[in-house]
Amino acid sequence: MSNIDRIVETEIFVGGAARPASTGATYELYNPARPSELVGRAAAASAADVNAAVEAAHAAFPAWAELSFEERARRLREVAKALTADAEDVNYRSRLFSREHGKIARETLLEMSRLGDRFLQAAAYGERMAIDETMGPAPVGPAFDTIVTRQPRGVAALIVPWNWPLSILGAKLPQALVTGNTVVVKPAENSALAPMLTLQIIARMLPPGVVNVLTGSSREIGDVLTGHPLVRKVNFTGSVAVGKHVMKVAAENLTPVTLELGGNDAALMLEDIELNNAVFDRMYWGAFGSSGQICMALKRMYVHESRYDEVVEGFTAACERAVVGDGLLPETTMGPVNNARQLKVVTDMIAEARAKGAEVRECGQVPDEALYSGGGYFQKPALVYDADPGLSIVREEQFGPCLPILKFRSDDEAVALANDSDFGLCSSVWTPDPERALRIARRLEAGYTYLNGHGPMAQDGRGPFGGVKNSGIGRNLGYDGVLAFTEAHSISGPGGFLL
Ligand code: TXE
Repeated sequence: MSNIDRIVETEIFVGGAARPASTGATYELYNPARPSELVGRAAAASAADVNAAVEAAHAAFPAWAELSFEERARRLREVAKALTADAEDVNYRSRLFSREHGKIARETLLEMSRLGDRFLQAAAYGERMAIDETMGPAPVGPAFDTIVTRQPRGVAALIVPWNWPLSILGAKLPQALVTGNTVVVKPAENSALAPMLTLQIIARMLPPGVVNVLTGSSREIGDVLTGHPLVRKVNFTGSVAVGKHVMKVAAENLTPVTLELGGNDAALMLEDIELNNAVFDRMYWGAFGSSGQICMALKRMYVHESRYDEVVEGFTAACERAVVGDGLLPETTMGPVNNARQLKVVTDMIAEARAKGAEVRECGQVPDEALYSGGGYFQKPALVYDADPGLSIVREEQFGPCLPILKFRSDDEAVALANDSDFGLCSSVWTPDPERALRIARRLEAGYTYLNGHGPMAQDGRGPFGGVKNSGIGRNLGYDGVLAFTEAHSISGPGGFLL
């Protein structure tokens, strides 16, 4: 093991300084590719640490809220620069992230750079808010002078899952900060080391208490945080079950929530779809980027029956090009699944499909068989052809490297099948005809519809992001995602008094 891969120990970050948890407790994180390899230890925060973090954020709030939007935007731009200023450190954190998470190197690097990009985007929205505030409401109605200010809410609790912690934080942290909130961030237990080191870069550049970060068991600290009376906004990304629980706990204090929960995204391949290797590769990354562990991944593929064989052939070939193995190796395109529980969800779905007679093909190349079968959480991309709509691989979110492919006969049927889901996060329509694409997209029950692509690589970060039905409440990203961290405050006087 080289020095760059030494065992890391991270602390919590409260009120401007890193320190151990109040109990001194830590927990261990292991490499999903080699589950006996210890990667590091993270501090296990206690309820007392939650109180300290929330109180630090509360104390820092008035001064931070008082700064102008422009001043906070300026600080966010400085943070964005600092996040990628030290190439060696970026490389170190990316590697660490691959080892604790399983992600391939190109994804960990993307996470590092995307976070900075989102700070820049939020800074621009902050400046837009400053302008909007002085514009007042539309110039109709009685003669009042009215300014609509956007007040920050106060302390925001930001909770992120293990799959893309930094990108997901990029959709809530800079937006919370630019609008004048202070925050307590809680990364997931099993994706904590590189996120903590990255968050500390941010926290150290801002006044003490503006950004606080807690790692540890959600059982110990989750409800204490979301139910804390000084927390004025909860922004959660994670599972449906925990999202519903968080909403109940937050309801005690009428704390507003934004919930970004699971997805079971349908992709509709229309009969006029144009097919070539680049399109098949886009389908592959839409479905199997991050080993399929992405909320907005392509999770149900519906193909017009007249093009089914062609799509299956080309897409299977793209999946066969996958190189499954250690995420640290440059040739790897698919790392392990993040944890044993998630792997079991996926392998159970595949086993159920097989048991019910479906044709299943496990694709991809495995250069290191010993590693693949050595106890790591590996699964090659598995395709279930002509899947029965009742299979759990169709009904449930897989969140891993398996995918059902199904047929449809008409646009109406495709829309009905796509909408026949408890989820409504994203979807996609694949056709060269823009009018037809739009017509169908408007009928899909989803917060985001991609055209001729799917997933993070097809997403415009200026669009608000979130879901309908079980996929959640509210929006992150875009201007809506910034406004969600504020409450409107109207200030009126007689005409001519203010403006
Ligand atoms: O989610 P959890 P996990 C789905 C996906 C995955 C499953 C479980 O199917 O297999 O959810 O993933 C924190 N109060 N998605 O375990 O448990 C927890 O510590 C406050 C889909 O990651 O919901 C972590 O930081 N916080 C989804 C975060 O909540 C609590 C993305 C998410 O944990 C808490 C992630 C509590 N009581 C998972 N309990 C998507 N589609 O984007 C837990 N947490």
